Amino acid sequence: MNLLNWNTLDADGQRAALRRATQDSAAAVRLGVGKIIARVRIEGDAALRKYSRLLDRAALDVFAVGEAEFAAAEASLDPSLKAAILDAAERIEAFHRDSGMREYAVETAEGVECRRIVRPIERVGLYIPAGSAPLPSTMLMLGVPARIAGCREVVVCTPPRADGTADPTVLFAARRCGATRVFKLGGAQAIAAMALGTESVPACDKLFGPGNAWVTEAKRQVSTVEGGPAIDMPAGPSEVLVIADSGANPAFVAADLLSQAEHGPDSQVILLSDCPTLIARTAAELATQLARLPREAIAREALSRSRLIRVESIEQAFEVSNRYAPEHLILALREPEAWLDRVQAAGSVFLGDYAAEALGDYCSGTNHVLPTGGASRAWSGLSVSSFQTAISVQSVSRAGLHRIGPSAVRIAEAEGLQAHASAVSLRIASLQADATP
Ligand code: HSO
Ligand code: ZN
Repeated sequence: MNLLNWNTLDADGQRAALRRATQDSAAAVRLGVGKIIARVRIEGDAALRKYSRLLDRAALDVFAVGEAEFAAAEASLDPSLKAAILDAAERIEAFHRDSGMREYAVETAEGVECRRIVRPIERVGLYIPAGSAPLPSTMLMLGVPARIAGCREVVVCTPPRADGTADPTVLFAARRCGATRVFKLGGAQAIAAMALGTESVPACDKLFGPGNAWVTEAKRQVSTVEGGPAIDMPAGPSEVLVIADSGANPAFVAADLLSQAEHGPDSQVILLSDCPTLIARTAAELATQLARLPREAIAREALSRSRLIRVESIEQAFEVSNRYAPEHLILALREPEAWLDRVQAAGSVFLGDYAAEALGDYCSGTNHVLPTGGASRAWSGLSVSSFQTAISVQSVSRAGLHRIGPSAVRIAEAEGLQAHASAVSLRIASLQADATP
């Protein structure tokens, strides 16, 4: 853990304090992913079989999950877990219902009506990782908004386990979201399949979901293929930044920092406080709570690069936080609501002592697929709008043409685009000819 004092750092020190580990994929990953994509393009399902055997140690002939496996998955789950998943899904649905794009219309001039109409993206591909922890919660975070948007096909890929089955909680959650098809496919080969299409996996228009370095690199590469799918957002390691005042509870703060740290050794956790006692107590709590965690080794490594930073005031904490632009921002402050206006860049904000970040990860209702790596300066978390496109529509009457045509002609001439000018002036002339007796 690094204890720092913001005001004693020079500009370089401050930059270093907020630096994230570089996320450029290693050359080996770039090359390996490129090869997998090329193979899947040429050999389709045969390449998927080969890579599943090689990388996931699963010998599968059929990747699609069938009715019997869905039923077995549901029967195998503890009823309290099923109830919790359904409970979370309901709240996620409630919060996301209004998160789509709005259709609207404006008469911008007499006889000129401009509209926005909204369509669901037809076929979306959701990747649900299983790696060190299978994430049914991610299935809900992707599947619920896709369903609200009304996407015609919701394709899911999730890695097979060694026995050839998929994680039952992910299957149960997929069912709850109305996923159309679930394939037991993981890694870069799953992304390649959903991007390019194979005999069994349909090509999708947009790919969503987190994953390891191979998955992330594969998403990046397929999104640059001509005619390839769009992708949701640049994904990186999880992050949390906590701003705590002297009244904050050090045990709560430490627990929140650890809940991000346990995601992966490259997770980023930062505490900003104007109170040295709170910082010292949180550091002590971190040591105690860390020792009790099953994923202690992972969290310890993440914590070794974490920073506990003393700032001179809570105002300054917000300046630092906005500069860092965290994925998650916890305001462990006495009047958190009053400080909300200061938040300029963050994926998701947690107000007060009781809004644990883990609640947002699972079941408060907000989405947990959020911009990382400073992307929250310009990107937003997932919502129904991520699964939609907006189409603009205009209708122009004769009166409308008369009213706005001359501006178009004048600007077209200034741009030296005579065909543009003519497309309008011809029509204006035809109106004038009609009007001549
Ligand atoms: N905190 C993660 C999401 C997650 N947590 C899933 C638990 N399960 C996103 O940054
Ligand atoms: Zn989490």
